[in-house]
Parts: sequence; structure tokens; C-alpha cells
Amino acid sequence: MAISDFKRYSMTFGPSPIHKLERLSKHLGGAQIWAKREDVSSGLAFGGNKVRKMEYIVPDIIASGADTLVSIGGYQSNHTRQVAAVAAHLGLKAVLVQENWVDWPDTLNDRVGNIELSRIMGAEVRLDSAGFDIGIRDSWKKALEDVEARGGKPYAIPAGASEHHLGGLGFANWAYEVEQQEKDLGIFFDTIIVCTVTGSTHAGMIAGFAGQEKPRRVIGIDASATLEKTRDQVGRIAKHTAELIGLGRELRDDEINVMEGWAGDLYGIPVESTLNAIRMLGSMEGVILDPVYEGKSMAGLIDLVSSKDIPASSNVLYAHLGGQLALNAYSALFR
Ligand code: 5PA
Repeated sequence: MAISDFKRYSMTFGPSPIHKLERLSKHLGGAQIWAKREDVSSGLAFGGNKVRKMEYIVPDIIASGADTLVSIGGYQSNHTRQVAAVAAHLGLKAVLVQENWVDWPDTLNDRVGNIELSRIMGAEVRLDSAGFDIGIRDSWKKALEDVEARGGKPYAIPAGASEHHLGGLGFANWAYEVEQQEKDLGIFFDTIIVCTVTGSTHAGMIAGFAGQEKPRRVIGIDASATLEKTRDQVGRIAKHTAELIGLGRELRDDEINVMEGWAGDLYGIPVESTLNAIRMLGSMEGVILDPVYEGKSMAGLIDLVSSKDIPASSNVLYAHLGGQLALNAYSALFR
């Protein structure tokens, strides 16, 4: 099997756009920095990385005859918001377990942003007091049972669609999309920077790029603050996805590169470098990042480029995976 043998149900406008971050590159004085924008590549509820993953899962949903998508995330999960949008788009129901992943004091945390949109899109939102964990949860199993008990047919989508057997395909294909765009732009991105938490975004990229001729660094910046779990999950999903798309060789350990240093102590809580990155991209480029994911991966990029860990001769591609809706729950930080 190759990636092109898998069915893809289109929910994006086409390849996500790539553009240069000219002023940021100049300011940091090192590598040239570009962004590929998953946050503006779909018309479904502001899009983001899960829409791309779901494009390879929807054919399986349709074939299963399910009538309800069941998924899980934090109160401000971008993933569950995108599942709600996909359900609405397909004419299905959605049950979303929203756990208290972040001990964040904003009283509107369970009302604004992502969760508000999920409610608008008709999803059944179940608040749950459990804390952060990217693994399989009882509350999610219970939601699946409840749908069955009331005569529905559930379709299970784990956190971030990562542990789903097809969860890595969307971003494996992203790697091929990049290769094509490079030909059009006449450039080679030797370094990719991506935020990683539940792992299938980064893992898919690793599997996809591993099959290409020219090697490159695919750096995942951890935003989970539970590094070992995320590293394991990235490695496992990368290997599984590589097998699915017929890579024909084992992935090497050095291809699985999850870096720590910018997550702070806790998932979902921004630290100084996160806020600096958000303000820098906002004020210098008019590009908006969030405090949970992209602010942290951009903080990593800023440091790696500034310190010349990524050499000045490099072309860096920053994967912007979305996430801005959560800013609504973090307004106090920018008063
Ligand atoms: C998320 C994930 P992975 O989970 O595939 O590693 O992606 C990390 C990531 N950027 C990066 C944004 C904007 C994201 O939303 N979000 C999760 C969610 O519930 O929203 C799965 C955790």
C-alpha cells in the first residue's frame, strides 16, 4: 500500500498555503522561516490539524454506518470542536467528553471559544472533572456505551484522533504535499517544526518524509509536559503509519525527534517564552498563535533559530496547526 491507495474524503480547500515569515526571519537573524497554514485551510469551524487527519478517517466512518461520533479532549479542545464540525458536515451526531485538562482559573473556560462552537454545532458536550491524560479514558468508553444503550451506533475517535489506526495518514500525506509545493516554490525545507501532544501529527510527518529521497529534520516540540508518554506515542504511531504506507524499512530512532524545553511544567499553561512567541508573531507578522500549542512550538523555533542550533543556512517550515479559538479563555493574559 502507498498513501495514494487510501481513500481521502476532502474537507480542505486544497493544499494548505505556505508563505514566508519575512520580518521574523530578519529579526532572528538566522535561518529563513516559512509557515504552512493548517489554520486557514478548511471552511469547517476554523479548521486545524484534525480536519486533515479526519479526511482519512471519514471513509471508514461512512462505511461503518455509524450515526454518532464520540470523542474526547479538554474543555478547550480544538480536536473535539473539529469532530463536532465534521459530524455536522456529514449529518451525524457528536458526543464529546470534555475533561478538565487544564486547571485554568478563567471562569469562561468551559463556555467560550472551542466549546462554545461545539455547542453551536449541535454536539452533546459532557463536562468531566478528570485531569490531563492523552491515553484512553473510562469516561470516553462510557460515552460509547451510552450511545449504544440509547440505540445509536457510535464511532470512536480517540484524543486528537491519534490512537486511531488511520490517524497518522493525514500528516503522512502532508509530507508529500510539502514535496510538491517545494517543487513549485523552488525551495527545500531542511527543517520542519511542529507542535506535538497526542502525537499523530508529528508521527504522520515522520512516516511521510521518511519515504522521500532527501533527508530532513522533523522536530516535534513537546507541548504535553508529559514527555515520555508523548515520545512513546509519536514513535509507535510513526512506525505503524510507516508500515501502512509501505515505507519498506524500519524507522530509525534518530528520525523520532521530540524536543522538550518549551512546554513549561503543565499542559495548557503558557510560560513566559510562550507569551513572548505569541506577542512576537502577532506584532511582527500579524499571525496569531495560541497559548496551549502553537505558542509553545514557536517558542522552540525562536530559540533553535536564535541559537543557530538550526543553522543560518537553513530553510525552516513551521507547521501552523490552528488552535486560536482557545485564546478566548486566556484573555486575562493580554489585558
Ligand atoms: C493540537 C492537538 P497532536 O495531538 O497531533 O500531537 O497535535 C498537537 C496539536 N496544535 C497542535 C494544535 C492547535 C492542536 O489542537 N490538540 C488536541 C486537542 O484536543 O485539541 C489533541 C490534543
